[in-house]
Amino acid sequence: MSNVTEYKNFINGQWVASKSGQTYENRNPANTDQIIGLFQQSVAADATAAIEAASAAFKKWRLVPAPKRGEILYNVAKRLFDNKEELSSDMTREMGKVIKETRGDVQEAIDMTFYMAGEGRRLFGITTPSELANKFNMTIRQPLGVCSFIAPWNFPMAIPAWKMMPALICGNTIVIKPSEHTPLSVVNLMKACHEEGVPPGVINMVTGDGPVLGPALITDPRVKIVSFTGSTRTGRIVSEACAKNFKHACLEMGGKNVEIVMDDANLELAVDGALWGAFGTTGQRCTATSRLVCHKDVIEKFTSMIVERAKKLQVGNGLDEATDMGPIINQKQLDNVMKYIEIGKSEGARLQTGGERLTGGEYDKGYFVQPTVFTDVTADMRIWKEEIFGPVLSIVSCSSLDEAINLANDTVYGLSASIYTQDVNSAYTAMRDINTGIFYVNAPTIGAETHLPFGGTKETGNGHREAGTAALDVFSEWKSIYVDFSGKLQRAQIDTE
Ligand code: UN1
Repeated sequence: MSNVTEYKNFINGQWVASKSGQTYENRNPANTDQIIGLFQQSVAADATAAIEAASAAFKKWRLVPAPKRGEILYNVAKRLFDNKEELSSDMTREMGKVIKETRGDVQEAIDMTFYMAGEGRRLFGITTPSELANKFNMTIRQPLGVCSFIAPWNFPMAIPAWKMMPALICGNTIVIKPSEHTPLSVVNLMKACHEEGVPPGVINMVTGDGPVLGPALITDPRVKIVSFTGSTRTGRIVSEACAKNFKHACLEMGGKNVEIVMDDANLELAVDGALWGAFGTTGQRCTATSRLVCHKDVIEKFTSMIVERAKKLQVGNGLDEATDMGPIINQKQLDNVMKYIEIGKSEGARLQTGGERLTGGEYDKGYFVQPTVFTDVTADMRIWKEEIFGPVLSIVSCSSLDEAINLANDTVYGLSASIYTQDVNSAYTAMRDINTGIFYVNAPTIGAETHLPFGGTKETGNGHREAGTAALDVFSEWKSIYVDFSGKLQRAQIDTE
């Protein structure tokens, strides 16, 4: 135990222990013998101290010119870029996904940070004519104040950066609670921000459990907005708690994303896309492909191609460059995935490959499961309807584009969808008629870039988007300003002659 590092909370520019005096162990999901570190088991009073610091720091930070805030973010991005390899291997150790993907995760944080650094010199509002003479109209974005962030474990650095960077460039201050399973990546992000000059109190972090810290982070009157990524069930609780005091809530929740493969699709490409979409990040993305609608004329061929490829995927420790798919994050999620595999079997779906927990040797130390493909799935099955968040793909047959679109839309979620076809008319029809926030043509359901809005319709979100300039709308409020230099009273809508 002696060489296990203890990581502290970050409050008001200081690394401090929790008032609870307690820590918890975080272990590597690929090898639970390895302890990543000891992290603070924080209590509500820690969250309150962090909110206090953020609230005090807001008074100055909101007045720092946005281009100056951007310069700091630019340096943070550069620092992340310089340390990318180390940050990625820390992330693979704590989260499990393969090193190629954790490099992508860190890169996504870098992209978002550079992007928002640039926004420091834009943050455009509008100037527009007045209906009255000698009057000037314009809009500016004003920050909200303290933002609470409740972050997930599947993108340990990218998603915290999606939330933090737009909030900071707009002039807000923040308190973040990383997932209890992936706090190290947020510790690393805090360190980079602090050492590159983000002032004390502007960013704060408390580690620990959601049920303990959530209420304080949501209900404190100084918190103006809560940004949450996680399950629809928890998102509903966050939303209801925010509604009481009209706090803004930005919610990014579940998905049940579909890839459509039409009879004219390039099947090799469609298989590549489905494998990456379904088994990348071990299926633990909100955007993961968990449903596949395949045209009946090619379903047999497509199924045999994907099953053959799925069988060849190397499952193991993500630090090994040869590994294709890492472990599931923890025992609870593994149990959940195994439960859904059993449900699929008992509902009468045909298990084409996978379906087992991997055991023996190194596998016994982690939470490994085989890439799993079900066929003969029907739209009333739970494996077709419910979010699994694991490497389980369900394939359904269709006989027309219309039917494929109806199946795609037959879900409570609306995050991402994709179509593989060579027909431009089919592509555009699906693009228009599938009700999701993200849509891909001849590409998998995963792979969003940071300068486009990210989020979903229906029970995936509550109308907001992360990333892109849409994120600025979440973390600022418009102020419309009218300057009258006529020297007399001019009444809008009345004195317009
Ligand atoms: C998520 O699905 O949980 O689009 C986030 C992607 C990544 C982000 C995914 N850029 O797959």
